[in-house]
Amino acid sequence: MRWSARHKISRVPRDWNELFITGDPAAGESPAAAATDSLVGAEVAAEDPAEPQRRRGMFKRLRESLGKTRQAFSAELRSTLFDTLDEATWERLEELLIYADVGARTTAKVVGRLETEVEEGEVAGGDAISERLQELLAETATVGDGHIDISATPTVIMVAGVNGTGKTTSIGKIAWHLRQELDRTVLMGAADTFRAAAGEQLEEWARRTGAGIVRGEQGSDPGAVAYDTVAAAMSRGVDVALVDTAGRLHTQDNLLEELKKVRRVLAKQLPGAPHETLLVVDATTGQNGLRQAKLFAEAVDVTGIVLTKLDGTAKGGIALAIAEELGIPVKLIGIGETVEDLRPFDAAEFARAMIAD
Ligand SMILES: Nc1nc2c(ncn2[C@@H]2O[C@H](COP(=O)(O)OP(=O)(O)OP(=O)(O)O)[C@@H](O)[C@H]2O)c(=O)[nH]1
Ligand SMILES: [Mg+2]
Repeated sequence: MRWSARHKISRVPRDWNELFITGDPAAGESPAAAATDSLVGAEVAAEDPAEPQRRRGMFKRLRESLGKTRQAFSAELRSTLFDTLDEATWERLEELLIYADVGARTTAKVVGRLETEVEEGEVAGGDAISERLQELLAETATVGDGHIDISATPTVIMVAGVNGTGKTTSIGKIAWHLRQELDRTVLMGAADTFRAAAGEQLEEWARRTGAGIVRGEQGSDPGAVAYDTVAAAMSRGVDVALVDTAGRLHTQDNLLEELKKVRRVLAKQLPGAPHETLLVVDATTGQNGLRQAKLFAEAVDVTGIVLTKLDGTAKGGIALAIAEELGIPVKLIGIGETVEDLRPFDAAEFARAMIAD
């Protein structure tokens, strides 16, 4: 099977080139061979003298952005928590994880496993315990395939989420990376027709990134904008269409009905579309964001989460819980306002940035 074959051999995407499956380099080769090639490519890139430094810079930025979470969560863990190992240690670890919004289910699973391994003598010493904790958290947070397949032309990506979570800016940033790093053509569809400013904001991103845009009148049918976006993407041979949707309508029910309709329009017009449905969740809303995500996931078959504003919260542990709670991979995280601050989610790196010294 195409996906599992790729998944087994391709690592967790660490940058934008690894995030997107393009299908280009190995025309005529099997997907497995193509994935192996991209792995080989990544190893070659890792030998580039500038690459480790770039990665260190990226990691430093992540660590700084997670400052609030690090402070709240791991100061104690890094200093004294594992000095004595008894019942109270594991209880306190659970408290710290839950406070950082790692979530009850993930916390119970990870702490239970860690405790067993320590008791059985498989892990000894404070540093080893901390490292094992990072590994277990990363494992639990890695669900499904974290890649985004853009091998179809056009690939249609629908973006949903409640108001203010960061949908429009995330579309702008995704477009920027697709243009700059993958040299793809992009068309944006402003299917948020509810607010006048929404189309203007997207238009600004289209200008900045050199993407095209399809807009409708304020209050016009978002389904019609979705239809026009796909029609234009097909006729112009555009690589990726990014469809922005409203975050607020008169009621939540209206919102979900509208999203379902947009999705139906996309699917009807182009078989396979939307190829990806990204749900944008604001990390600062914590467990409430998770509840919203469940509603959206039921309505529109979400394939990936974009978790934004991790820089503004002490509850960054949500990034490690969301996959386990929803069964949907976190594909991108937002750790600030710049285009570089939206990045593929690497759970191992994230756990290290949150916990390690
Ligand atoms: N600090 C920080 N701010 C972010 C991040 N992602 C988005 N934002 C900011 O969040 C605000 C809302 O972003 P929008 O993209 O307009 O959100 P939206 O979901 O499109 O909002 P509506 O269209 O009103 O539903 C903007 O000021 C963004 O710059 C992030 O990762 N970190
Ligand atoms: Mg918006």
